[in-house]
Amino acid sequence: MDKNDKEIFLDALLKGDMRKGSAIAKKYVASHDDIKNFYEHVIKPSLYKVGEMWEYNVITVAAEHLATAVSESIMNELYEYVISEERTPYKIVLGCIENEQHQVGVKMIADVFEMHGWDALFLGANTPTDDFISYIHETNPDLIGLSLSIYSHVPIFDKLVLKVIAVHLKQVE
Ligand code: B12
Repeated sequence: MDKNDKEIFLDALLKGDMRKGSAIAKKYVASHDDIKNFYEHVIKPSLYKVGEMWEYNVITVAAEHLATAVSESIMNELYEYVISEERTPYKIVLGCIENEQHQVGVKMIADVFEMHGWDALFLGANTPTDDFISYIHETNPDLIGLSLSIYSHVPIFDKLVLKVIAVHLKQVE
């Protein structure tokens, strides 16, 4: 991995330079491990840095939104390299709990499951608890992946998990 890629990518995010960001991404499409490295060691630290810059008023909310939008577009561009030809019979439902907007991290996890041949059903940001539960029981996944970044959302997470367990117990009764 080229150590400069992270700096160049961060600069592209802050300038909204899709072409430059995309060019870095294309260096990581040879294998699934390369994509995972790109997610974990280029996009993630760049967005963490963006968060820090926003927290200390070095950049505006607009610049932070731009950086996220560019990151998400680039991940979508990579999707054709994410999909695996070899499929498993497994299925995972993933998403952000109610009120939670931070969806980039859990989308990365969805992509990693896809790379391993799972059907990854990604619900995105802010999924209402009752709808999340209905979807889980409709699709009967092998695994559920929930995401939250904001501490005050923990009670919503607890509520969702407890409801899923309660419905499941009722079904096996
Ligand atoms: C982009 C961003 C936003 C965007 C999100 C848009 C989007 N489409 O996702 C917007 C503008 C909406 C936003 C809003 C807010 N944000 Co914000 N945001 C960020 C920022 C800069 C990047 C988030 C990100 O994508 N990170 C990169 C991903 C890859 O990292 P990740 O989420 O940690 O995911 C990795 C792991 O955690 C893990 N993972 C994540 N989910 C899951 C799920 C499973 C199942 C598994 C196995 C693993 C896993 O795997 C991922 C890959 O390694 C962060 C900075 C940061 N440190 O992350 C702040 C940050 C998270 N935000 C913060 C805050 C405070 C807010 C707001 C409250 C601001 C406000 N006052 O309005 C709101 C809250 C919105 C809400 N209700 O959720 C704080 C949170 C502090 C805290 N924990 O309390 C941060 C840390 C910024 C900061 N330094 O202060 N934000």
